[in-house]
Formats: sequence, structure tokens, C-alpha cells
Amino acid sequence: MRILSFITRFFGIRSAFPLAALCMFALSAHAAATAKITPPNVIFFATDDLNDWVGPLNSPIHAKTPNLDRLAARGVTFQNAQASGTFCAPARSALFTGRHPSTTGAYTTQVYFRDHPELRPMQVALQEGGYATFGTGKLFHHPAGYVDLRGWTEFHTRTAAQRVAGWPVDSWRQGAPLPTPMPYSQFTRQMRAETDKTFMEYAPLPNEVEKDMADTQQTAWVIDVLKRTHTQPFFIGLGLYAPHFPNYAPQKYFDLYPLDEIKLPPIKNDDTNDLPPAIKKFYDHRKTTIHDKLNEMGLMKEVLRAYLASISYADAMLGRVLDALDASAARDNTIVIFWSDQGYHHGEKGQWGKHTLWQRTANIPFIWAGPGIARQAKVGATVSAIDLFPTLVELCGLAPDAGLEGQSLATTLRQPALAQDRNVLLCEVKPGGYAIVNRQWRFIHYADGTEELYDVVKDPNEWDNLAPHPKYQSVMAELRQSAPKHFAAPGPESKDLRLVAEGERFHWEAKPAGAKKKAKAAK
Ligand SMILES: [Ca+2]
Ligand SMILES: [Ca+2]
Repeated sequence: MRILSFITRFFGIRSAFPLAALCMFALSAHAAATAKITPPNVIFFATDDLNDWVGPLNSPIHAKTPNLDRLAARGVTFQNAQASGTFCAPARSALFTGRHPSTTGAYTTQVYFRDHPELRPMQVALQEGGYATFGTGKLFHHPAGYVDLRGWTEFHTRTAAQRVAGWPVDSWRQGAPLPTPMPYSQFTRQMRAETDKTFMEYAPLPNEVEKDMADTQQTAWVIDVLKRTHTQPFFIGLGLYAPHFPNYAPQKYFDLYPLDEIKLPPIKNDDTNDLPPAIKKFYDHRKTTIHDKLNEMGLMKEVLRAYLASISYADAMLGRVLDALDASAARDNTIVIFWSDQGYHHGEKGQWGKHTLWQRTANIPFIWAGPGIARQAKVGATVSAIDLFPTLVELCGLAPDAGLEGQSLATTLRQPALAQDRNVLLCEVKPGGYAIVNRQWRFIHYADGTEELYDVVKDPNEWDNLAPHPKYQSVMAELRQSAPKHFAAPGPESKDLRLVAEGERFHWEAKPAGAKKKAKAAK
């Protein structure tokens, strides 16, 4: 029955197909090629804060990503893939639950498995579907208390201390190499002197410490897992912290980008003038704290170089995984998925960071390769990271989950020419706020009811907000129809909870009564 179920899902045979014929097909296929009809292995390669500045995508700036180019050549590149959240925590909660924040209430730092223990996350679905599940690194949000420990055959941490501290990712602590001096960047040092904040920190590290970096060590663990003998299909999730700040990367990756060759992204100075007033005020304030200072200090190219260097370092880790896969028995039966949780602004609309509903936060690399997936294909139709879970349900023959809010991309992966564009949802950090995106439009509706509209075909930089023009009212009315009908109330943010570690487990508790008031009074 398991083989039958897999055939049904993998080949997209609909229920109208006569059952008897299907059974005969299943049995003959089983007799002819039992070994071939095993579900595919999956390697999920996750990166953090990586925007679309990678070789396979059409961006004005490209990091050097030879290994991602190699993966794209053997698979499908989605050229208009949208994040499932505007920063790490909500994007990852949506990815693993297959549900948008508007359904789970996980709009910011909510812990979805505390608020909704009844939801069956992706790794549990895979394990129940017969998969051995291996995870390491930043798959979930990186602070302590975010790793959903259910459903893993093994979840690896770099140090034993992490396991009893609530499983933080701790990429830059506990023996990880750090620069001297620290902070290293001129911008961070100035910020530290003026405030107590650390931002835009970067540094080249000596090449010889690459082996000691957290991402390198976690990649090495994945390579060890690939070398094992596997008696059941496997899912391996490798979550890199790169290219999230701090951008510490070995010198050789910085050397790929001479400063005088760094191009700045297209930036329109008065770009925020046509935004709704409250939005303009908020983002213009953020602009003065970082963008204007970076500009004054003449450091933009240095910051960009460090980001590009970190992307090339992440790409090198992908290369190691691909090399290990190619040398393994799993070479021909493994799907590789490359994903980033969300993008990143480098000065566009005056922003250095994420959290926005604009394309710089929303557009992500999303590349799939493996058995049954078309090669050297580019898909311009709009998709979302929320589609990952339902796609795995179909490709891996997992039990259906009617609550999944994405759409399976399995047909598109087999036949990219059949891809159909659609309206995709990206929730903001506040309930009621969202973007609806398709191949032509980005429509933004903030929680306060103000709106923006961009024609991304004519205006790929999203400089001209068309929302105030009467002629676009009907376009917006139609896009508004794709908004969630209901926004779930947000669960408590992690700052309003208390993390309790108990050996290698942990749980979250409500803070004792009065704790919030005391904290407020102390401020
Ligand atoms: Ca992120
Ligand atoms: Ca504008």
C-alpha cells in the first residue's frame, strides 16, 4: 500500500483512475523494479538572510556562487519565489508547519510548537512516512528554545553544551573562531560607542580557521551522514547561519571581491516619498540610524563585500555537500533543495535589513534538483516557500495534510513549461498586514489599512507606488480578494515567556504573574 500510495502521489494519478488498474500497475511496477520505486532522499540546504544576489537569478548584483550554479544546471530555479515570513522566526515557523502566520499566530517570535502542539511539522510527517530524519544548524530560529525536537532521528549540535541550554544555534560562541579586534568593523565600533547595539559587524577570518566555523562543522556532519549506509530513505536538513550578520568569513572569500569592483544596488534617494505617511516615517527613521551613517562613513562597499564573501562561503559549503552526494550511493535518488528564509536590503528604500514586505525582503533563492526534476529549467511563475511542505508530501509519498496552505510544485518540477502564475501571500509581523504577489504585481496592505501597489514588470525596483492612482483601484480590489479572510490572534512572543531547560529537553512557561510589570517598571 505504501508503494501504491507513493506511485499515486509521485505520478499525479488522480483518484478517478480505476483502482483495479492502478493496483495492477502498482504490482507490475513493484515486480519489475522494486528497488527503483523507493521514495527519493531529500537534502534541504537552508541559508539565512540570503537575498537573490546569486548566480542563477536575475539580480543586478551577483555573488560568485559556482556550486549553486552547478545545482541550478541540474534542476529547476524558481525566479519569483517569495519568502514565507519577513524574518527568521516567522519564515521558519511557516515553513515547518506549512501554514502562514495568519493561521498559526506565529507572526514574530512565537513558538509554534508551544502554541499549536497539534500541528504535525514537516520532519514528523517525513518520519511517519518512513524517512530517517537528520537535522543540524539553523533550521529553526537560532536562539535557545526554537528547535522543534519532535520527529528527528538525529538532530546534531556542534557542542554538547547546546543540548542542555535549550538548543541555541550558537554559531559564534563556544569555541567558534572570532576576529581580532572584536567588534572588527569600523561601523560596529562606532555604533557601540554611541549606543550598545551591534550591527553591520563583519571581518575576514584567517583561512585556516574555516574548519572550526559552526557552519563548516555542521556541513562536515552532514557529509558524515551521507557516507553512512542507509536502509531507509533519508531527509537531511542543513541550516547555515551564513550569510546572516556577523559576516565573518575566511579571507579567501573576501579576496573574491576587490573593493573597487563592488557595485552598489540601484537606490532611488527619494524613494520613500510616495509611501503611506506612517510607513514613510518608520522606514525613514531606520534610514537615519544605519543607511545615512554608512554613507557618511563611506562603508557601503565594505559591508557589501562582507555579505558577498559570506554568500560565497555558504556556496562552498553547498559544494562540499554536492561533492559528497555525488560520491555516495544516494547520488541518483536524492532531491536537493536550496532555500533562504528571506532576503535582505542593502540600502534600497534606505534599509539595511529585512522585515519589510518589499521585494528585497521577499525574494528568495529556491532551487530544486534531483530524480524526476527537469534540468536547466527556470520558472518565472510566482511560488512561495510555503509550497515546500506540500511538494514533499507529493514527491515523498507522505500522508496528506488538508491544512497545508501552499501548493505542491511537483508537476512544475517535472514539467516546468506547465507552471501557472498565481497570487502568493506574505504576512507582515502584525496581524492584518500582508503582501499579495504575482508575476506582475506586488500589492501591500499594512495592518493600519494603508496600501501600496507596484507593477514589478515595468518597475522591478518597486520605486513607483501606484496605489494612490484611481486607474489601479480595480487591480487592487482583485488582489485584495487573495488576502486571508481571518488573521489568527498572535501567541505570546518569546520575550513574554520563560524558557525552562530540563536536561536535553526544554519547555516554555508563562512568566510568573507580575514579571512583565516589573520588567516595564525597571525600564
Ligand atoms: Ca533570516
Ligand atoms: Ca517610491
